[in-house]
Amino acid sequence: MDFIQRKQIVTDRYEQLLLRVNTPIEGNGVYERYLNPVVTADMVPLEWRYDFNPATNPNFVERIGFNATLNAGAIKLDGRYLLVVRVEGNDRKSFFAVAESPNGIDNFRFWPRPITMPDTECVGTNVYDMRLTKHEDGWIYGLFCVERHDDSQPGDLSAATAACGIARTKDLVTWQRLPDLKCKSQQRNVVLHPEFVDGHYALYTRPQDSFIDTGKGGGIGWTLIDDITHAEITREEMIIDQRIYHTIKEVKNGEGPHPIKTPQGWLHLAHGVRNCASGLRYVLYMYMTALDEPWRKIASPGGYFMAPVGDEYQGDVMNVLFSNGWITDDDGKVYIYYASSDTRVHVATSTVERLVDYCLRTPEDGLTTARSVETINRLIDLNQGRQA
Ligand code: BGC
Ligand code: BMA
Repeated sequence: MDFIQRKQIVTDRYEQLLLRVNTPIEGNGVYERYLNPVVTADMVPLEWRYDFNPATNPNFVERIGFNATLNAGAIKLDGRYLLVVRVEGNDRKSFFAVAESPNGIDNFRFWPRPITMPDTECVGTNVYDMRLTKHEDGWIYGLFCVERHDDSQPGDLSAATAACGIARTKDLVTWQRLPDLKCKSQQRNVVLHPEFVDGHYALYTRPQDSFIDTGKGGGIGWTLIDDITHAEITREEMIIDQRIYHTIKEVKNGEGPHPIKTPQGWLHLAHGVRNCASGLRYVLYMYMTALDEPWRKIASPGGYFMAPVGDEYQGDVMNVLFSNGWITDDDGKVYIYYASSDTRVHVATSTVERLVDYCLRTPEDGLTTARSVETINRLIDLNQGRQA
């Protein structure tokens, strides 16, 4: 096949993919999944992948390959639904790129170029999983993980460190990089709270003793920061949502996107991890904290909110759902962006009202089989009483 023919086929297929219409799937009533993922590696612009010059690319072959699009931060700006997607090349380096949709559920199209994120003096090897926060100080912040080799272990090529990178922008195009968060522990899941608390910036953290193992790190932390332009954890990281034995968050947990403010409290989405014979299993769960004290838990619905189903199990890192982005519309509709198996981004939709109802009326995890059965029996009793 010649250059012209192949270019035509590739371009047509690409446009069809981008114009594909998405439709909701009726589920458990709490949220709706959608038929198609919203961003996949096939949607990475052709100009980033192909050399369009017939003289240097006579067979119109792909020059730069992309492995995955995953873990996207999300924000609505001027009526546009924007994702800051973690795009991962075949070379295992990931970077950030903005994909825009007119409605939040389909027709996502990448902006012409990936984000050029300035480095600090200490260059990061890889960056990923940005949480976007439109802060009341007027900036849009992106907090993300910066990974580097751990040079204190020269013999171990896989030894790494995870730090929290911080950058801010007004338009998602030009970014001002601030110094990485200074702290004692490793940090991969740091999220900026959207409001000042007692005049301070507030962070959700996830202290870990090492790159993979949480060690003594007990769960999702909370701390106040004096200066975001030289962010340093000097106060205690109070654990606000603990890891617990034999739950979906036994091994690790981490805050997802920043919480949504509702009249009943802050609505949180997080990921929980447990270990099993096939490796780590990542699921999504929710909790709520008090409006005036965002660190005080007021609701903890038991079990997972979303876990992989069907094709979502398959991918680069199997059995993983991960979310670091959601958007709330003025009418209360919520777009939850989640990635499956570190491979592609999906959307699920709900409303603030349904998510609050889920958090406040789902029974808590009783932490033993006996309590779980009691909880089920209580519901059966109520239902039978009503039906009698
Ligand atoms: C990967 C991340 C992963 C982390 C911990 C990193 O090298 O890029 O996706 O979460 O390791 O396993
Ligand atoms: C984590 C995250 C994600 C990823 C997940 C599963 O540690 O930070 O980047 O989705 O592992 O591989």
